[in-house]
Amino acid sequence: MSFTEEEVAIFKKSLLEAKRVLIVSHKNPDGDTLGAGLGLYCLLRDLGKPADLLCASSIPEYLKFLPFCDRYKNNYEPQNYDLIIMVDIADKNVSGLTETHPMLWDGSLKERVINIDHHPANAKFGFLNIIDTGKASATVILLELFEACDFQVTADIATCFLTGLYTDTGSFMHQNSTPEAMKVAGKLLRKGGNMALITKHVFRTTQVKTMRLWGKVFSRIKVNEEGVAMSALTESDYMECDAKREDIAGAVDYLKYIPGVKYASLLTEDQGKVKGSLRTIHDDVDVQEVAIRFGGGGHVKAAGFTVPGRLQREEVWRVVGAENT
Ligand SMILES: [Mn+2]
Repeated sequence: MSFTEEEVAIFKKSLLEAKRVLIVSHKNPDGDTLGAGLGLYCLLRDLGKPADLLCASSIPEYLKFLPFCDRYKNNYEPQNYDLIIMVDIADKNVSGLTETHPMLWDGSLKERVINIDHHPANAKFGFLNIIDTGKASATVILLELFEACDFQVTADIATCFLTGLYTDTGSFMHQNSTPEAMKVAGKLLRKGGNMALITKHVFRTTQVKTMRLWGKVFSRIKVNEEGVAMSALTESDYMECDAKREDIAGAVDYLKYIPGVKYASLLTEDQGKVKGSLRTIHDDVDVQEVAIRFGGGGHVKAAGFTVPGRLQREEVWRVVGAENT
């Protein structure tokens, strides 16, 4: 369990007694922060509680199937709410709300904030902090909380929570797809979670522009003698494909799985800078170390750097004489 009986009692009482609830998701939202926020929103609707949804960024196309996601706005005033629930937010920086909503972070509203998260470095900014780093997604914690409170998990709520679990486990491909995570997925399916809908939108809906951009990345892959798979994208590639930077997310992960490759490196131009994304699947390779050499950072298996400059294509040609053919 992610929480004590006392914490459940406080959570339940806070929701039932609240007059207006503000739900907060993090910037550049993913399936977990939106699934958690919207699952809560559905519950509060069912309980007849007025609630609003706050997020600094717009909702990505692939998550627009989530119920009520069009209700997210970036300009609610937190002081007008007697309960604020933040989901999947480790600290103020990932919220994207430090400048627009400083009152959320200066401690003045702390006694109204419930913080539900599964990130290791959570800043515990609420009066109630339910943090469990052992859970695959924030929505798993919320499901447990709903059950402990005897709140009804409808089919809509199940779809929202399943989306969080599905996306945070990389469609059940990451290491956090534990027996427990699969058990929770089964439970959500039984409650009416719509897996086919999630799969279709999250995984099987790729725009032509994205495919063209990925095609450029894949057609340029070179594996050097050190076993590094490299590819690159220039500003003009994005323009030719009518694509945005966000359309390339995930492509580098295909490179790291190439048999025999130590790690993958994708270089992309971005307004006078070059960004490097480094990924590996190997336990004995540390891409963070490589990123640090270029002034970047990250994690052992996923890291990145940004350097000023642009990309220049370099091809090596060799003349082969008749005797070699
Ligand atoms: Mn998450």
